[in-house]
Amino acid sequence: MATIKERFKGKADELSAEIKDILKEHGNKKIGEVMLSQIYQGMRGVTGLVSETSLLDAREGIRFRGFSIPELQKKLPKATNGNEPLPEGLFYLMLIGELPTENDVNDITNAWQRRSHVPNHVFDAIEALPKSSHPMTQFVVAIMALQTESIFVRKYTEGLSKKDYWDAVYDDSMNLIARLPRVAAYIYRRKYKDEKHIQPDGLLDWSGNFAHMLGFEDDSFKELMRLYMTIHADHEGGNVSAHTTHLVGSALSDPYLSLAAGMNGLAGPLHGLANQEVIKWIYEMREELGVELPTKAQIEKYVKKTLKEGKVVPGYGHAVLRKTDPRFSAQMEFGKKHMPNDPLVNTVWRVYEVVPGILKSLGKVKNPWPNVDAHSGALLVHYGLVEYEFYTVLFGVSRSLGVLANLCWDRALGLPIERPKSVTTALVKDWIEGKEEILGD
Ligand code: CMX
Repeated sequence: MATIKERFKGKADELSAEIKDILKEHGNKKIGEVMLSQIYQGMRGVTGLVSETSLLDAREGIRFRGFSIPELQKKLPKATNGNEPLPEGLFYLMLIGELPTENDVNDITNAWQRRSHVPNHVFDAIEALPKSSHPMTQFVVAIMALQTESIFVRKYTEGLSKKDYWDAVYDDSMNLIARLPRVAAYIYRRKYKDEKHIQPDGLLDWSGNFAHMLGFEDDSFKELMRLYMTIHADHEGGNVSAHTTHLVGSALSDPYLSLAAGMNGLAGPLHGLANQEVIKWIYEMREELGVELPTKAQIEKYVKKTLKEGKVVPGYGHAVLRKTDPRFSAQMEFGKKHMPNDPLVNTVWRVYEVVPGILKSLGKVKNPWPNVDAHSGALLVHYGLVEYEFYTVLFGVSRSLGVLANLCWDRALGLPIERPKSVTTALVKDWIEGKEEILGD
């Protein structure tokens, strides 16, 4: 029976050969044209990347290797007595392209347990930062400190053949994913729980053990972590964290350097940090109004005030999606099942009834619907994980699954260094006047 690594290599060889044939026959076909406005507006709608692990449809939302979130909830293996998918299974699906068996998932759980040792100097690096540092700063510093362990760097320095890059990147990726929950839990307990750290439990799955190290033993919190780690893992290739990890990796920077770069992007308020901003925004609204569960009229007034102050409504809008994010809906379902009367969760649902109408009325917001970040914080608060500055770290631990599966594919397919062409506005003006051409290379 082939190992997961061997199975991955087999799949990668197959796809490499296919891509070679596709490019030979169709390489000159045009996928689309780029408008001048697009190069000034974040390349929205420009197809310029390949990512095998998931595909985002503007109306349907994300599909991982063709499977929607509700399908994954049915088809991926679960923990004993659990109902939510194990993210180990999603990682297998993203990496291999096929649904895993229970055994495949157990193999990954065991591999991540085996690979999870974090060297002491990583904790020392975290300790060197003031406790007041944002958890994402501590997280990125820890990932950088872990880079001493990179197998890719060691082998590349010794002289690694191009055809073997994927092998070292695979091992680095597996080690990194295995170690992140320990690092993240250490940051949480250091900053918020008087440095009372909790040792890992070698018998638990990746998310269950993460919940345990954070200090949450409730079975339904462990279920939430499994769902959370699954739905935040990947959102095709163009989002900031995925694209950055891929871009930095394309310079043959190792997976530690690449993931740290991606995590710096995730820490921006328009991307992953929006999950903390949502809860902060709701808390500020509740404080100003002096009520636990504001009425729709009160929410409407507060949303309008937010907009008038020139701020965005956090958790709403998306660069690609044009409907309610299925990741929002999956969390809403979890809330209805586990905490239907929670006032904060009910506030999120009431905000959902109010905000889309207001954003639509502005006429400029392309997607007035909630994204993944609109819901996640309220579920965490319900279980007592109230320290909202930590939320983006949870997102980051999950996102590592998608971006690192992608990095393995990047190296296995031999994708080159990324280097799009840029222009100056002076050149654009000359081009408009017909004095210059804008060439593709
Ligand atoms: N509140 C208020 N205004 C919004 C808005 C929101 N939630 N979403 C978009 N707009 C505004 C934009 O700021 C822009 O205004 P200007 O033209 O004045 O600059 C206009 O509507 C058009 O923007 P868009 O094309 O609809 O959206 P973009 O693709 O440029 O940006 C996103 C997408 C997510 C950055 C934006 O919707 C936003 O800022 N949302 C709030 C932050 C957020 O929730 N981010 C998390 C996204 C999910 C994730 O990555 O984790």
